[in-house]
Amino acid sequence: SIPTEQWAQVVEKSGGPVVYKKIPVPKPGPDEVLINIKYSGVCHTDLHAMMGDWPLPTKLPLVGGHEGAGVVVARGELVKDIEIGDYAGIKWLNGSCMDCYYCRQADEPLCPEPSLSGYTVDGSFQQYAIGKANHVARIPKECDLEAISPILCAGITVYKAIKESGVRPGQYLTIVGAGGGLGSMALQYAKAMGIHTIAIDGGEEKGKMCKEIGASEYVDFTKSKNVVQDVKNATADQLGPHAVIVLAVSEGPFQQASEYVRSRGTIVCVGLPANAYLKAPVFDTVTRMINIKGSYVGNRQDSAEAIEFFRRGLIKAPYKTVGLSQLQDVYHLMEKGQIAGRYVVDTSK
Ligand code: 8ID
Ligand code: ZN
Ligand code: ZN
Repeated sequence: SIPTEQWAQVVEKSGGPVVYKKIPVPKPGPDEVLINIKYSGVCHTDLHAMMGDWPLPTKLPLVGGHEGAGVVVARGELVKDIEIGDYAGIKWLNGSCMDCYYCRQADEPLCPEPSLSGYTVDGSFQQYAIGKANHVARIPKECDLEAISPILCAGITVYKAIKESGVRPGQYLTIVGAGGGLGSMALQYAKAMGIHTIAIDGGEEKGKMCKEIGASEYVDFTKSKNVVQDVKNATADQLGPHAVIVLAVSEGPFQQASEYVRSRGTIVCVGLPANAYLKAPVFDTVTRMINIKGSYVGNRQDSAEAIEFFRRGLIKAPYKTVGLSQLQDVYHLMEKGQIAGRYVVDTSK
């Protein structure tokens, strides 16, 4: 039976902190499902949301979280293809109109009227969360809900970004911010696809982790005297990587990428630092034929494919689990860049 009250982490004012308290359990609308969230990954986006970093307002009070994995406990009368007891996940795109130019061609993340979990609607840092039935992630029963939770944003996003980069098996991909949540997933997806990876991040702990999960090379930006040269030297012909995925939460690396990417290479921007701008020399961009583009989560098919990589046992990105009640401590570590991999919260404690 579904309780009427539940534990949640609530952002009551922009800037935080989160407040651990009891709130009512929501009721699903006709086209929605209610998921008993067991575990949720903590994405840097959740911190951006709490801090009001972006030029898009959040709802307030707000329950954050968009990597929530759990069990369907209720569904609206229009929902036919998900059963009570199925595993399902709350991802960033909670819902979209399904009828605009973008939705009609499965570019749902570009829908001008999206509902965003843990941003414009309440997300997965609560024990019971609502998702539009056509957007919730379908999670196979054999998957571990704890380990799969970070796939629901980090995994889907980097899987899509690797595809958008056009990098091919046997080529080189540089991942900037490789020691973080998205970065560690990117290393595993790239490895599964037969792509060489050059990881950039800071510190020995992240370096050790990156090497363990598949990076061919690690460049420590806090120690390197010349990041650009070190990245080029990590490719066999020293021409630099065929593609770069920038996940860092600072502006500098977005500008640096055009210095080491191979001519005709692609820079995919994924990280979303506050108030940041892209800057690249027009001369080099033209004469070296550099592509610079963005990539934003993934559509329903990308989501299913990213989950399938996990189900097949190809993705083992490191995570640590703590209670939902400790979310603010996770944010403190995240602010300082001290998390290697991902944190997952267990909603039962
Ligand atoms: O769809 C999207 N585009 C999308 C989806 C999900 C998340 C975008 N994001 C955004 C988040 O909002 C955030 O801005 O991607 C960014 C990274 O999210 P994350 O992986 O959850 O953050 P993290 O775990 O804190 O990792 C960031 C890493 O960047 C490193 C840090 O050390 C950390 O490991 N880093 C920084 I900050 N500066 C760096 C630099 N100069 C750097 N690494 C290399 N060089
Ligand atoms: Zn996210
Ligand atoms: Zn739409």
